[in-house]
Amino acid sequence: MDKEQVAAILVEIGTLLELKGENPFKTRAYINAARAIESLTEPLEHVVAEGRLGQIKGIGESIAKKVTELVTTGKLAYYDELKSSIPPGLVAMLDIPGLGAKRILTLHQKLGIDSVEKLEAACKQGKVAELPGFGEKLQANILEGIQRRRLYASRHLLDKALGVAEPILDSLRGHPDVIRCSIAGSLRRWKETIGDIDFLVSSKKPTAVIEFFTRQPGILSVSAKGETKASVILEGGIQSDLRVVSDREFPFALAYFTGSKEHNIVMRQRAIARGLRLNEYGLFRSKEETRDPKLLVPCKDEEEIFQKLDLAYIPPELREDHGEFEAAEQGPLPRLIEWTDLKGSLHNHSTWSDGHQTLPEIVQTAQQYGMAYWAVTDHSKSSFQANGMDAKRLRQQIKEIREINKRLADEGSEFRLLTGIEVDILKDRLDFDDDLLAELDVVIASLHMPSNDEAENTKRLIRAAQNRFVHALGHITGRLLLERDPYPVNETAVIDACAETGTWIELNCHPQRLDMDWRLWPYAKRKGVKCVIGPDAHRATDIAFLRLGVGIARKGWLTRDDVVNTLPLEKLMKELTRKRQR
Ligand code: DGT
Ligand code: CA
Ligand code: CA
Ligand code: ZN
Repeated sequence: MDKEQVAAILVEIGTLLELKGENPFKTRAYINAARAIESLTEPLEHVVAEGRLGQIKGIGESIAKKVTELVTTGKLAYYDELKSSIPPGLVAMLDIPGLGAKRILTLHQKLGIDSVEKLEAACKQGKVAELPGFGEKLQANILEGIQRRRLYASRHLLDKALGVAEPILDSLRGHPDVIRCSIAGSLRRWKETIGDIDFLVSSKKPTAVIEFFTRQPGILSVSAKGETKASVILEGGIQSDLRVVSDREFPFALAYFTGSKEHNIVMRQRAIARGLRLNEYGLFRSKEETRDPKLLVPCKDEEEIFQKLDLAYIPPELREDHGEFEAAEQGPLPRLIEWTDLKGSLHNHSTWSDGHQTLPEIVQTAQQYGMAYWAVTDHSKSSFQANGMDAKRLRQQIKEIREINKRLADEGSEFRLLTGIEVDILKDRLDFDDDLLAELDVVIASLHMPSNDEAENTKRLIRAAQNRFVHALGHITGRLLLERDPYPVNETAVIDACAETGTWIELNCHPQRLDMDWRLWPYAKRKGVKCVIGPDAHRATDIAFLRLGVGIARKGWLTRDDVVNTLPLEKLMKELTRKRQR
């Protein structure tokens, strides 16, 4: 860890302590220590190794110990504990203009505000203005800050970023001076949210390519334009960088700018361990940092770079330093699921609840997309805001589905609608009795009205999993990306319960959900829990969400065999009876 990183952590500790209401003296000590470390003129590792930290003015004994831990282990237990002891909502409020740690602490203590959402509500109710030292003007500023922050949020949904990036990539690909081109960065890794979009091109005429790029439709403004780089603002306020390199450099630049940073660090270390140097310009036979072409180990593509570092090819989705190196040392990685593997969907809505398409319309679009089946899982009665169905309407819907299926069979079509429900998980039971659930092909159980208590939510989900008529748990954390945090829930306990009961877990691929999170799938997979990718479709075009779901499933290391809706209809129907027969 370098001195900038150490200093940044010390400053953060100071702020966090302030948020906790610690005495200002203690807070200052961390800020002072950060300054002292930033202005060091020799490498921090040397100072630490020689035990000279304590001699530096501004660094006391206790901070010196912490810095030593950080520099030698890359971690700091005290910092991790401190972070987890503070509601993340308080930290998020620091981004709002006009709010420092002191004011946030007041808001927390006086009004119980621990999230930006609660702060916004309190401002709208005029409660913030009444606090001592706040007033109407500050309240208005805070509210405006929150709204602007949302509008120009520094991160963007994957779906939105793909939507603006792919046409530009296509356009670049068609330019005569472009040799190779790719999206890089978090978008190529299919992260659920994207900071900025990175494009990489190889060309012999970089200026021509840059000219072309900056004149693409959908570019709001050009923030920088150089000989080999350009930065622009795209539709929706998304920042985007283009880099142009020589074709020889392309594989190295692509690997570097795809990241993640954490993944790159390990790649670099592997190179060093083999007497080589890896950077964005190449892989070099050198013990020092270099970009000397005479020392280059040529690689025609990324695959060869991995090979030279004794690794099987690692797909971009897995480059997060989450176990990909251990796996790629052993041999080829598992063949990840692909979008064409999906045969249908088990979580969808229609005009019977809050969807926008009638059943016949759904049949038409699903068939157009080459699907073999489509389950209709509308909301149950407790979701009255979503026009949830009671038992009577559900039975009518089942009847309509049977009629449609009969017509399809008569026409010789193999496509089928499946009957189903997205049943609400209530406080102590499901929204429908077992005998009604037993009539349905597909039962997804979702927690739409969670409590604030982790144990309570976990218990409700586990109880739903224990019901033998429930096939899958829907969107188990309830998060809405960039809008609403997950409700508190012990995901691993829920996964364990699903493993025990043979319940599937949904990967809800609505762009704002992508829930369950990709980070948890490897654990679920180890436990033998199957995934079902559900678009939660409310209109025809939502079928496209399945592609996002597959990207996230890949990021979670899932193969075709791990995902239930890759099965053809007949096999799926068999799987749907398995739990009920237990
Ligand atoms: P984002 O844009 O925040 O969603 O995430 P990324 O991963 O796209 O990050 P970005 O755009 O800042 O940089 C693109 C890639 O470039 C990143 O994934 C890894 C590489 N990179 C950037 N800065 C560094 C660095 O300081 N060290 C290393 N090792 N790699 C870096
Ligand atoms: Ca990026
Ligand atoms: Ca970038
Ligand atoms: Zn739902």
